[in-house]
Amino acid sequence: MESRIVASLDLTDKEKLLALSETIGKQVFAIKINWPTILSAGKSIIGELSSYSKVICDFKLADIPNTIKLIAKQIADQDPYAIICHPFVGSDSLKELVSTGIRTIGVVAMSNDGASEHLNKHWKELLSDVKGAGAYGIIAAGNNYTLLKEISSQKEHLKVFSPGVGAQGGSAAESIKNGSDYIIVGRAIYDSADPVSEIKKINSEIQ
Ligand code: BMP
Repeated sequence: MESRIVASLDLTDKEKLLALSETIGKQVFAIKINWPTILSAGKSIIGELSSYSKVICDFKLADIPNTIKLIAKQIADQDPYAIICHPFVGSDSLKELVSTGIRTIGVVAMSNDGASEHLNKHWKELLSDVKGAGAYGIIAAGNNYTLLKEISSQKEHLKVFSPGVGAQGGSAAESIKNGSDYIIVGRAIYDSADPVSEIKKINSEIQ
């Protein structure tokens, strides 16, 4: 059975990142990288990691369509599996990203406490825009089960990716039970003394 774990390898030590990716790449659905990794290792790290796993670029793009297009062009030759953006900037930017052909994942609800102040209150509009743009998936926090369940019930064709599991308090099993297709796990994997066992433990917890 295919793993439903996305390993969020927010590492800035390139050697460690490549070694860990080689070890766990085939045991997870994908590897997600964020700005700390891109800024330390450069964009070529996307292509390098692609030989071990699918790579999701967590750029949380939030800009005008032209800038989004310019950024997407910069990584098009690196074989990214998907890219994460913020749909709150509007459907024009979202559609521009989708039109580049890179699978687009829109942030609908975040896992940090402060997300309840503004962003998470607007999940319905954000979800509707992401659906309308023909995107591939959404980010919906895996440590807020009530919200996750509600969002997932309206996801239609979209894949639900849920961060907030492990270090931020969410449970993998509860997250999947409440509608996640994939859980995003960072520190609980890369800070573990035995990442392989940790992944096995999460995989069996999910099943
Ligand atoms: P960790 O499991 O170590 O908390 O890492 C979670 C990862 O998911 C980080 O890369 C973070 O930027 C990202 N993330 C998150 O934690 N909450 C969200 O709502 C959206 C995210 O992309």
